[in-house]
Amino acid sequence: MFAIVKNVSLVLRVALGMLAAMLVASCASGGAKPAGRAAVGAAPLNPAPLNPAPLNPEPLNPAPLNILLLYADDWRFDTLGCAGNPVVQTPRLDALARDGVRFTHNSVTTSICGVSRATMLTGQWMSRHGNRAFDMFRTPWSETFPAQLRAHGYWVGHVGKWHNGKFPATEYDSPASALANGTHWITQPDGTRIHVTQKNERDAIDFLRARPADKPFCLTVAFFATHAEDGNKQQYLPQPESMSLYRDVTVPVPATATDAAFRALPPFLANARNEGRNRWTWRFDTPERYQEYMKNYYRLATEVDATCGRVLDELRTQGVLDRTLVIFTTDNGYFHGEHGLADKWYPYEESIRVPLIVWDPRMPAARRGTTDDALTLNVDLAPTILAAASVAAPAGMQGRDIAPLYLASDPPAWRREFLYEHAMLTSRDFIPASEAVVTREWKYISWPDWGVEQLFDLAHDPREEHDVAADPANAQRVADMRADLARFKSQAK
Ligand SMILES: [Ca+2]
Repeated sequence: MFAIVKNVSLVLRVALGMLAAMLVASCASGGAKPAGRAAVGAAPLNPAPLNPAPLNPEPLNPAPLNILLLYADDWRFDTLGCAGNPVVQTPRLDALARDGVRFTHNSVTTSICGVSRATMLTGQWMSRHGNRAFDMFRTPWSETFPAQLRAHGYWVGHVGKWHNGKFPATEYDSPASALANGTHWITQPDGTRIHVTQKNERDAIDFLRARPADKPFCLTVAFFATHAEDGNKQQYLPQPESMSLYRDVTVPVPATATDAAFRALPPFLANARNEGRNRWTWRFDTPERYQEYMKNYYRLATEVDATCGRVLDELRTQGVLDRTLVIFTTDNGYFHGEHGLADKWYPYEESIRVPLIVWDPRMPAARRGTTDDALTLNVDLAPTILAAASVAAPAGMQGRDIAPLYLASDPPAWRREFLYEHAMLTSRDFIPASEAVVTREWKYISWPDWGVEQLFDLAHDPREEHDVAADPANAQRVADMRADLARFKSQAK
């Protein structure tokens, strides 16, 4: 009986959503001007064409824009065709980058789901928002970007993964679309199974079709993919239709996915008690397993890419894409066997660098399709979103609006270094705490639980194979960056 009621409710919701979409398409919405080329009626859910139509290149009136934040999980900076990955197919995100701008050196300030998401919401470093793992942060909810937008008249939704304590359902206009579970397949109330990425897509489109026509909207689509299913030996479980992808390719093995590179790590990492090594044995400990697991990881990524495309298609169909700021990014990077490791947490490049693609209707034509190597951070997302909505950032936000980097004819001076921080989890053997100061050329890392420092010459050693902290020639640099770390930590509180 319960299942039947739920089904009727679902049918009603879908029907209402389609009705709303038709009204939206015929009236225009979200304060948006009508887009003449938009199709009228409900958007199709079938796959998008391989060569999607270019987004409207015409400059439009500025804020307030609608906001679409496409937020994937455990997906690093080069898991994109447009970033040079020779295997993974991401045609829709590549197209978004072709019409927008891709930030090639975007990083997270803490490389783990819950902390990075707290930073995304608050625009604050961990030192200030106070969540060191998976809890709700201590910053008042009213100072987050969703709360600020809602207070300024936005219709605000969150779809998918939530990893900061209990989902604050009353703070969103999408109270039922957050997901707390960490599985790729979900059993629905009627007993059928749905892939989490399909559910993310359905919930996102439902939100977009059911939203009121007279308000701007902000939607975060927080995918679970490409995160591993921690308790499942298979780890990555794509949709059956994706299994033909990558069948006949060989995924290149990273240059530092070697035993020698693993042994070159500090001793407290180069052992089986370290969780990064433990997970490596789950996924990458034989060449065959490496191929199988990486291909399934890439299949999950391609599924997310397709869903991103269909959500963008929905906005185009509704005629509001040219009034919407679109951001694609992820919560942390990922070791694909580099240094003999799997997963994230540590301050090495594969773990901290994540994609950032921005499509902004205000963007001048000359900037479209370009890349930018400014040191942008996840802490910048909230201020960027609020600025696009013409909402002043709360005083406690620490990031910076990145839009002037692609809007201004003379882009502003930008940060040249940043603080990375990560708490110890469980024990200093399992996941030790780490801190770092990162510049374009150098990275200084401190492992405070172990009293160990590292220094890498990123300009000449981008794979971080040679720790040069003990080289007397670098003594002054180490001392300077150690002092920078102390100063940045103090400022971040
Ligand atoms: Ca993550």
